[in-house]
Amino acid sequence: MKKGFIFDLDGVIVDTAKYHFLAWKKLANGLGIDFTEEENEQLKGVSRVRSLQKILTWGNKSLSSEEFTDLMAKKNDDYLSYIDTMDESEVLPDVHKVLDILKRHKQPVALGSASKNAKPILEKVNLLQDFNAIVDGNDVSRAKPDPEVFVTASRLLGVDPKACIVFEDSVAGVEAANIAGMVSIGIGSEKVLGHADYVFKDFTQISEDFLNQLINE
Ligand code: G16
Ligand code: MG
Repeated sequence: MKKGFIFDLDGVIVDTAKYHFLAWKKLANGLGIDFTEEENEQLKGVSRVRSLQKILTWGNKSLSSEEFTDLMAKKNDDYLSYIDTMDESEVLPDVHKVLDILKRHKQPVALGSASKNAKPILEKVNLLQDFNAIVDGNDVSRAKPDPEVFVTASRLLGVDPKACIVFEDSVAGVEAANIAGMVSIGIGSEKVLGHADYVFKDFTQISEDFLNQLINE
């Protein structure tokens, strides 16, 4: 059966969580709310709107809808100033290796990200041309763990969802892949991503043999 490989962006291809952290911390602190690395972890894979809602809940603050919109825009401007400095060196270890193997085996490859900044980031790190389809936060209305982003990617690739393999670093993203009936590969810690079909610390742990097995099974 024809397979399709879908990659999450933040935490899988590049580590932008550190930039989200700086931008959210500035915003939270400006509102008198403390913001820790642990809290930032909980925002991985979570949409921008939902992230701000969570921060406000943690800080026991409420905002008018104008203030909310205004702060969302400020956070994004701040975040964009960080990603503006990105280049190829920020691509995580062995991502190129895995993409090259899949290309050599003529496997269709898609991006499935919650980020509305996915395309500019891929452009910055010079990977835009490596994806046959890109689905990001601008294309979907339901956030992970809803499988919409991955199901849309499978449709664009012309591959049955059940024949797709998803690489994800977030709890909600692995859940979304599982709900879609896709093979879920967690990238990160076994403790956090135990609900994935497979978990690897990072792409350096993924061999060509393993990818061949996924292609042929
Ligand atoms: C990413 C990040 C989240 C971020 C979300 C929206 O998702 O993991 O932390 O809040 O995108 O990003 P933006 O503010 O750029 O639209 P993913 O799915 O690529 O891991
Ligand atoms: Mg992610």
